[in-house]
Amino acid sequence: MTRITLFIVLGFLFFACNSQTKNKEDFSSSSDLYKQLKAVNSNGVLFGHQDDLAYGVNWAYEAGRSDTKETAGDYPALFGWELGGIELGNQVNLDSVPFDKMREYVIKGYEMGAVITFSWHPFSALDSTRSSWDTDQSVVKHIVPGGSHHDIFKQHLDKVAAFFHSLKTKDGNPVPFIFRPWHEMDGDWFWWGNSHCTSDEFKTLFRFTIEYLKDEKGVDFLTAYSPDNRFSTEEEYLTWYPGDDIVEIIGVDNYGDFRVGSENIKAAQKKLEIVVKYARKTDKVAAFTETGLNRMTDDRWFTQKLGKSFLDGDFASEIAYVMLWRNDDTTHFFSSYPGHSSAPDFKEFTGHRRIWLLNDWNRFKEQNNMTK
Ligand code: BMA
Repeated sequence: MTRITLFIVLGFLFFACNSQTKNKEDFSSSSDLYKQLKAVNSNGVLFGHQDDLAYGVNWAYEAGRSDTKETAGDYPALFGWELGGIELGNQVNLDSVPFDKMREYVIKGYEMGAVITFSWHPFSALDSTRSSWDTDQSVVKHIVPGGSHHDIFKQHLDKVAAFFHSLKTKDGNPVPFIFRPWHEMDGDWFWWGNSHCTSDEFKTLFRFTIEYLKDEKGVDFLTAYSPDNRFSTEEEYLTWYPGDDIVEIIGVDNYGDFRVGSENIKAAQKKLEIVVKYARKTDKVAAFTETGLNRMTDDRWFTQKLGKSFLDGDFASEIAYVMLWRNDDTTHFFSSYPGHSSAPDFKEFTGHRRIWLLNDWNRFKEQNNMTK
């Protein structure tokens, strides 16, 4: 080979490798989502709602319906969905949402421009009759690598991966999404909670889950870390943190500080600030990943409590989104719905220029030349 040919070949290889790396970046749907969420910064806060398109108070599975839209005038900018039951091969999730319908709603929501996020409350790999809330056994140490039920747990993850892989648009493009497993680990109500495993066991479980889904199964997503509200310093917040290399969304769930009777909005704001400051420091996205008030017993909750916890703060308003839990029926609902006495306040809250429903979010992306 002459020297010139060698240069040409090396040059070609150099460009080929480079463009391959670049293409991978460019075509990763989750990296686009990440860029969009990073851009939100202090411009606004996306409003999200769990199961919003599937059902609400007094209705279920009626195309186009949404408690958020029917109360506030527009769909949420973020939709949350729940995977519990998928690991057993069930056709419906633990809240009776058929996975086939969920897939349709996820794809539709994405095509409308909304952000998609998944929670997962799996049954135990030690005993499939035991739910996430059944804390009798030490599940975590038995399902991590080396544990007696690790292989069964991997089969559970295979089912999760298969569902994730099925989330594709008509053109075959994967739907980008956020995955938020093993949340509220600082509480003790789930089998992965604070008093049921050590923080090292927890971190191993978290890391294995993400690495297995991404590296072994080739699923592309953003990962959220979301303790509940039992922390008051950054150090406490990070007790179970699996590492900057596998987390993109720095989150918090918080119902406790908003509960009528024992509410502490200042404390909630302080926790959001811890989250935002850590996200700033690590160049990640901060989010208020779950909240709400069951039965919405305070008619001014949205503007006077929820809004005050982040809109008024110095840093807290840098969260990219806030997601309200599901509206199941008149005994179990965490947001508002048409005709409820909190509806006017909900409309006022969602009408705030920095609270974004779907159209606001789509407008922002358009103005910033971002893909839908
Ligand atoms: C809980 C409740 C349950 C539900 C579970 C998983 O907070 O809403 O009714 O089964 O979440 O979605």
